[in-house]
Amino acid sequence: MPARLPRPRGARGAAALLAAALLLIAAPAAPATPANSAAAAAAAAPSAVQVNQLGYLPSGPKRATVVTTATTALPWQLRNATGAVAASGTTTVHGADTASGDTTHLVDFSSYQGTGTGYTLTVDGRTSHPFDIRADLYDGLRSDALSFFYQQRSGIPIQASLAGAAYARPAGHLGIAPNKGDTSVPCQTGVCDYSRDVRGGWYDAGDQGKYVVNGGIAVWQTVNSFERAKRSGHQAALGDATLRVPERGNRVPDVLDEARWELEFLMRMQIPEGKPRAGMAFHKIHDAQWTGLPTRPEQDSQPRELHAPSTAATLNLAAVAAQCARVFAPYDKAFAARCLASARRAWSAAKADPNVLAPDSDGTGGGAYGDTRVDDEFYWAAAELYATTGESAYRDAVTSSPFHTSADAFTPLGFAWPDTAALGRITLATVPNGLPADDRARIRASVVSAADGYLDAMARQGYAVPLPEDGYVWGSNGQVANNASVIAVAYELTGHRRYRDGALETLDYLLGRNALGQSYVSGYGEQASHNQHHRFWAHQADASLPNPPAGALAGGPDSALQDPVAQEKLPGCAAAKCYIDDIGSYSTNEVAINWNAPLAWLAAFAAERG
Ligand code: 9MR
Ligand code: 9MR
Repeated sequence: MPARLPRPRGARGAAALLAAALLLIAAPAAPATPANSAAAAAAAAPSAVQVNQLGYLPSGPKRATVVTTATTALPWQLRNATGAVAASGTTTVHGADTASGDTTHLVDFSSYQGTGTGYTLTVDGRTSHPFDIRADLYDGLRSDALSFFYQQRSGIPIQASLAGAAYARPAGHLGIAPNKGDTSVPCQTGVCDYSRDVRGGWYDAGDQGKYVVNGGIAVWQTVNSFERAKRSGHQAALGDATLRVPERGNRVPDVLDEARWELEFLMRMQIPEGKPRAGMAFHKIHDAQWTGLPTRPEQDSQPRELHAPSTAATLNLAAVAAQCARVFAPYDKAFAARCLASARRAWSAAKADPNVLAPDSDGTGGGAYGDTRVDDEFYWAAAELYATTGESAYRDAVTSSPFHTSADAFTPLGFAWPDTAALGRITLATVPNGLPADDRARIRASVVSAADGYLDAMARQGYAVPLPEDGYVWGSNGQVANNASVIAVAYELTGHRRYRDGALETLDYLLGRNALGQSYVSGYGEQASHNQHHRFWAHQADASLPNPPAGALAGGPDSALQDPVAQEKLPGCAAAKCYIDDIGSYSTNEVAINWNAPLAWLAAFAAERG
């Protein structure tokens, strides 16, 4: 796998595992004398019963993880809100879980189909957080996870009527003092001699930069969520007047209205005709220097700058503008045509300049989003252009790409902003196209085989995480959600229940069934992240500001400890526990559009009924 995402530090990770193993060995194997039998029982009692703190679907898998050193099965009871036992059984011993250093048992109460709120699970005297079992469990998260995008919008006031009074704010970056952007933004010195209007779009994360590569994957997943829902007959749930967006009632599905806010920005980042490198996209636009926390968007006084165009950004634009042309066509023909023209121009420009790489070093005032390999972006863009147009030039670009046949299109860690070949595969597997039937069958099989790999990883691990044991990178929760979406696509392709179950079970991990008992989604669960790194939702830094709104996903454990807070507070952590709900820990606790996009995708999948 190309080392494009930060890798866990092997040495430190290994040390933590060794320490955990020594602790296990050191745990006294108490002889059963009367004097210490009570102590032995106490030692064997579980230290935690980790559940999805939101709950479970009546028709879905229902599993929990028990942390215990007991070596034999333990009885469990599921109790309803009145305390009556609704179901009972015994655990399955799982044993050592490498990534967390925990020893675990599995509780499986999937066969229980009752519904209600206030259920708890008790194992050997230890009781879980309360949770619901209900069919509409994910309806709220489906819209909250998308409201995140509205609230990250640049260049438009955030309305109290849509976001709630605490989250209302004036428009950011419309050229009104103290803002110095984004209506007429110059390039960095030496990059260009003109200014561009690059207003709009979504702020990337806790910072207010806007990056074409990360905007690309996030908007693709948002539009793809609608395209997938439409194939399954459930698009109405994302349709017009379903979400809290200002465009409600315009006869365009709300999720597409949200995506368009970003697509319009991405097209503004394309270099106009008549200028050097016309058709390419600037890599990014952000503050000249890092702003501090908190900084409200409308109070950012840093100069904003366009950074040099890159082939990767240009191909992100080509891919999502081609997808836009296909998916928007039934709702807005003119916009779809504008997207297609932009996509074609971007593709030609990338072909003309195929190796303009964004450097990792360009990280002052904004993230670098460096990418040293762009043949995966070429494949993704070609696949989108081919699925939309059916033209032979794009087909040839698809079939001659190394990613059309190589096993690397899907990796154990999963696709991500620098690794986009899988997106092309998913489109070719699911959108009708003119590839020969056997080639399409092979592409579909590659998606299913990737999903099988993720299910294997889940089965191997105590907390059913679809990641390799060394996969706790910056944004690991985004990787979890991305891999879950591949499992969900395998369900669509095969109809096999194990894929639906697998995709749903990953939500258990994100919502509390993990080594920290942490729901990584704000507003969902008894122990939910609420101090994510953000310059406006910065309550922890300034009590007059709000905490993140419900539905914002934290980046998650990052075993490489890449910020000062993580380095100070988490030394020696087991990989799956390298997380802290502190506003300063941007490497474990930021929010980002490319993490919330797969969360919203997954919530929409999970919310579908029947
Ligand atoms: O706050 C920044 C966060 O949004 C980024 O994700 C992160 C990595 O690019 O950087 C943070 O900014 C810090 C910078 O990298 C180093 N100096 C301190 C900055 C403020 O926290
Ligand atoms: O998600 C990005 C991750 O893969 C990188 O390792 C990390 C450091 O370069 O940057 C992450 O992206 C951040 C970006 O650089 C700035 N905005 C916030 C993003 C999420 O933390």
